[in-house]
This record gives sequence, structure tokens and C-alpha cells, in this order.
Amino acid sequence: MIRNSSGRATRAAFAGALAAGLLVAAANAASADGSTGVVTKKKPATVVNVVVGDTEGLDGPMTMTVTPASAPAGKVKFAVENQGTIIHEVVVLKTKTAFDELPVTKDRVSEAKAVGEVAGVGKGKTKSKTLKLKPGSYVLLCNIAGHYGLGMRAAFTVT
Ligand SMILES: [Cu+2]
Repeated sequence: MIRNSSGRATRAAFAGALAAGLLVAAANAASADGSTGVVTKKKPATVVNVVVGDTEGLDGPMTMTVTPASAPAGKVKFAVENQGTIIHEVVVLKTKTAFDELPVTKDRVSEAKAVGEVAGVGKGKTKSKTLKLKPGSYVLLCNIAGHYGLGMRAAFTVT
């Protein structure tokens, strides 16, 4: 009799400890979910489509269109589509200089004020990059030798 009742007590205590352990585990799981889920939800990036083009490489004019030409501060995803005949790139410069008045040395523009770039977009390809941008005036340009001067440049504003 005594042995039986003490056995029940032990089992009950064990069951209690097990239940407490499960509750602690459940509480931990709930707090982990809370800290990685709802709390860290962030604003999505603004998508900006950049189309670059040329019809005969360095022997003809080059184009760059940016849609939209402005975005709110924060994450901006530049999706660059190369509709031209040769490789291009898009460098993002933060500058107050007009997009078509940047000084050119040896067929290229200084990248000292560059905040990022979508490098090496092959003919017929689309490549994207997301940058975190502060408010201000920017210039998007292709800095492969000669391309800026041939027209591969555009203004961009972050508000
Ligand atoms: Cu180019």
C-alpha cells in the first residue's frame, strides 16, 4: 500500500515537472516567434526600372531611361535592362552636379561619390541591385569608357 501510494506521488511529481518543462519550452518558442516575425517587418524597396540601350556600340548614341525618376528615401531596387548591343552598367552617384555636366577624364566620370552600382549587365540581360539611399540628388550613369559622353546618363532624385 505504502509503496503504491509513494509510487503514484513520484509519477505525479514527474508529470508535473514534465508539464512545467513543456510550458517553459512553449514560452521560449512564443518569444522567439515574436522577435523575428511581426516586429521586424520592413517597408519594401521601391522598384526603379532602368533601361539602357545602344544600336551600334561606341559608333552611335546611347540611351538611359529611368522610371520612375524619383523614390522615397530608403531601399531602392534598381532593375537594369540592357536593350543594347554591348555590355553596360549603372553607377549611382550622389551629386548636386547636373546629370549631363559631370567632368569627364579619359572618357570616364569620377566614381568618388558613387553609392553603389549594378555592374556588368550583358546584352539582352536584366540585373538588379537594392541600395539604401538618403534624400538628395543623384545621377545614374554607365561608366564604361565613352558611354557617359554618348548619352548613357540620367538624373534621379530621392525625397
Ligand atoms: Cu554603357
